[in-house]
Amino acid sequence: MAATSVKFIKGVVDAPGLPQPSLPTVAFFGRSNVGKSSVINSLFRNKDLARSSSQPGRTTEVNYYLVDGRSYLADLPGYGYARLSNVMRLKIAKLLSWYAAAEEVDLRFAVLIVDGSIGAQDSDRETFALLREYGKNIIIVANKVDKGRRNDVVGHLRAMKEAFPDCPIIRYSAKTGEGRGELFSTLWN
Ligand SMILES: Nc1nc2c(ncn2[C@@H]2O[C@H](COP(=O)(O)OP(=O)(O)O)[C@@H](O)[C@H]2O)c(=O)[nH]1
Ligand SMILES: [Mg+2]
Repeated sequence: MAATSVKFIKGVVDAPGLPQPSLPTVAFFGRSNVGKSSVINSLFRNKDLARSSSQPGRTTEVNYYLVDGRSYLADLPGYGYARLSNVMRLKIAKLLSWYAAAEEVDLRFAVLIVDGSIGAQDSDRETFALLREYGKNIIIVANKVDKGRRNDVVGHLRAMKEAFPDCPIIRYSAKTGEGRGELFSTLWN
């Protein structure tokens, strides 16, 4: 696996704000606290990479990173956070809808991170339906499989196969590194 350089570029909220030139893009979706930052950091073995996305004001933007100078990683705002105001919730939902539909984005993969220790939530199924509606190439990452009872995790994974048909589901742990090689080579082979 080649060494990679990853550099934060900007936060994006609309089509005019998209970075130029247009490059192949891998986008990460997931509920708030599902471990999206941890997964991105584990992929690049860089604990500070996704930190900018948790800074105030950055949580309702699509955070763009340049990977090896030839593709983009897009980190979408986490959805489903219970204590968020309705205004913020709506802002995030609108941003996700815009991004899923944006024809200006050369989206190669939409990575949907779900919690493998608790299973898919309604908000995950809604996001999956949104990405399907626009024909995106979806990869499910079942994160936190190190957590919880082993049999429960197996059950959640089985249910995900039905909830998210016809797309790869990768068992993952940002903590132990399980699934890292498989996901990395799928996205940046
Ligand atoms: N056990 C376990 N905990 C994880 C894993 N990934 C993330 N976490 C924890 O889940 C919490 C949320 O992680 P974070 O990456 O900030 O989530 P984000 O809000 O989706 O970006 C943190 O306490 C992480 O340490 C994992 O694979 N296993
Ligand atoms: Mg985060």
